[in-house]
Amino acid sequence: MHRDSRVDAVIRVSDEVREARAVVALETTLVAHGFPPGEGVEVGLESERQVRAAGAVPATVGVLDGEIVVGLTEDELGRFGADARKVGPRDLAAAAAQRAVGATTVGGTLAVMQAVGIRWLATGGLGGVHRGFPHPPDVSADLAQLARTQALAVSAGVKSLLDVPATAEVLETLGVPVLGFRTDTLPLFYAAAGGPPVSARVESAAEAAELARLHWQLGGHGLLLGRPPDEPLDDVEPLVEAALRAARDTGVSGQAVTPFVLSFLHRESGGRTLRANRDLVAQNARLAGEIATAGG
Ligand code: PSU
Ligand code: MN
Repeated sequence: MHRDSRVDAVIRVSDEVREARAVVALETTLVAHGFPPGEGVEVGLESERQVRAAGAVPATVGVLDGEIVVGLTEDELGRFGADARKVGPRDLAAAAAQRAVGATTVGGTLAVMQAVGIRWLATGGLGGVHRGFPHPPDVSADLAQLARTQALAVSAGVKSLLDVPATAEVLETLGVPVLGFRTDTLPLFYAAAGGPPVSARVESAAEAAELARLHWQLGGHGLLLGRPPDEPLDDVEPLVEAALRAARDTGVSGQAVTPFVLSFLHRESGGRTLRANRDLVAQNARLAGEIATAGG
């Protein structure tokens, strides 16, 4: 990987990541805030194993002890519990300066990738436009950061607790290609079908890598690749609505909404959404590893 020496003072890249040919960045918000305490770390470690199984090197990103770390060790990853700060693109400097444990979102992770030149990322589901816009407007910084980072994010589409059609429109406005992995519609996180159309369908990891490279040669920036979950859940929508009502009724807003809704779903579904979420994160990490291996 190539990198800019100006960032050396703030960003620590592990030796393994520095020397690797194919690297996949992994975020830590889902580790700290997407799963019950303890389980998130297991999900993160499993993602790293999946990336390695595909022949690439994982670079899990987070803020620790005043540094932005690219390639956390297992012990370091263990410090990303529920009390970690959620760190989007605008929060990186503050988290480092204030020596917080900072769990980077997709957007925060993309900003670090931009600084060090990593091209591939895996997550569960991208953030997006929250439902009920504009009362009040809540649009994930994942979108704007993806629009200015030359990277491809593999996800099970956009989290279905959001307004997915509105998110797809914003991605179009921002010029972000929305690719479907062997699908014509954007996956809905837990559900595979019923989403808005993608802008192009790809059939293989190599095709995704090639298309991304071409997009970057043309001066384009981020791309989203939606991979449908292998074992989709198609009956979660009523629970999502209940979760969003509960969030509203208890005054949960802003950054806290996504973690609140995910934990509500994990609890009220008797663990079904938790298993589905864990599995789809691992599947996305595997595919991102295959793309990185094919695309370098
Ligand atoms: N995927 C998951 N679980 C998560 C997330 C993604 O399976 O918790 C996180 C990502 O870090 C993403 C964030 O950036 O949710 C979006 O949060 P917000 O809507 O507040 O921007
Ligand atoms: Mn938000």
